[in-house]
Amino acid sequence: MFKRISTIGLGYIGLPTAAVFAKHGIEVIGVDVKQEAVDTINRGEIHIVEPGLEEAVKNAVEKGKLRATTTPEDADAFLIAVPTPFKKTDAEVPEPDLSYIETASRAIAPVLKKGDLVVLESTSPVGATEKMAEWLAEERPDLSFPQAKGEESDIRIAHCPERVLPGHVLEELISNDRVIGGMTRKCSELAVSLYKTFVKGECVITSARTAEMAKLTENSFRDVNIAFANELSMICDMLGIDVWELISLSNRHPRVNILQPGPGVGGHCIAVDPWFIVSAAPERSKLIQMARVVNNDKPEWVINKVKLAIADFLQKNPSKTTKDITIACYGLAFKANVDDIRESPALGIAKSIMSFHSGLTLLVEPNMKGDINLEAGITITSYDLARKKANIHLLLVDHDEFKGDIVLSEYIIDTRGIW
Ligand code: SAJ
Repeated sequence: MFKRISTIGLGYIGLPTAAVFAKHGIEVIGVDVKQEAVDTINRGEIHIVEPGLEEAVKNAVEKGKLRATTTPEDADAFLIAVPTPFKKTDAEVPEPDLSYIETASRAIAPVLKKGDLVVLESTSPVGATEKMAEWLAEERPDLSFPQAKGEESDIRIAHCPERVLPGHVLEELISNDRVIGGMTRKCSELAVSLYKTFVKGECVITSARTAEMAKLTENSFRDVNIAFANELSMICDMLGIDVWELISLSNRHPRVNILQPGPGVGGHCIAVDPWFIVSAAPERSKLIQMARVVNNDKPEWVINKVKLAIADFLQKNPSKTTKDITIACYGLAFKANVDDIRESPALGIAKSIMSFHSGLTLLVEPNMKGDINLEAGITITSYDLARKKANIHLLLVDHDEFKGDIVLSEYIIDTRGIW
């Protein structure tokens, strides 16, 4: 039924999805606004880091099953996987920015034909799929859409949120259950038949709005749980209790499953998506909002710990000044074993230390190759050198590399509980 599909947005979700469809014999046209990404993919290479992806893309391109372009082309199904950030304003509750979805919808509208399926995969606020349908209808008054014609519509529309974990995308794309929220029953059924091409998990049908809320709920659940762990970590610090031991003891209860504290919550999903719920119902989402505040405030608490360690060091070493103190920050990525520094609390903390600390600050990030410059003035030091040289050791990310020869020192601030 689906001979040719098109993925709009060739990033962390769109590109792996395109590669997996191509691997299952479907011709895939990948569309992206970035010419450089398009050229890279057409050479059989990739512009993002994800285990197994390079090989999957190379195979798909070599077999002629995957081709990238900046201009949408005719296809039987379109999967929109573009970013949904929030608007950069000073508002207390950030507003979702749907401009990428709008641009993508208007761009594919001219090539739509009767019988086509359009799926929104981007994590979206409730109502975004209906908005997408309106933008498409505005561009194509000659076609009918579910909001006007229901089951008789020419175009089928569904929301099927991506739920894959960065670092495990290729396995999770296949094994995870999918929530499929069609604007009508037939829309859902058509979307299920598309995903069943490769999904081994169950494809569960619901409404578009419920599917949107389900995705936001999953990430908010995780955010609230991590905020609880972060709050516990600060309480335990005051009470002289090891929070990791505490959580592991509590988790032995059959109905308790607390996540792990850290230096804050990063990445482009969990730190963003809860705001989509809060902005839709600010008065009724006090807990979700408070979790964001707790997690956003955690880096400041960590920075304060560093300041206290500096003060203590100076008190015990009266002949030294702050200039003599070397601080090492271990890990810059937003989580373990990835190289992604987007919205990384670790990077934010490291930069803040560099801005106030007059001595040397060493940054260790084993997932960034060589001695590359992240930004002007930021260079990477090796783990061994930092371990030997630093007076104060701040562990920010639980990368595997830090778990072998651990740091032993009087001045350790371990935000992940691995030392
Ligand atoms: N973190 C903690 N403690 C924990 C777990 C995570 O502090 O116990 C921190 C991490 O260090 C990181 C942040 O939370 O800074 C987010 O990491 P993550 O591994 O929880 O999640 P992401 O952002 O990589 O991916 C999430 C996943 N959502 C859920 O697990 C509910 C993924 O399945 C989604 O597809 C993805 O968001 C997304 O795209 O929305």
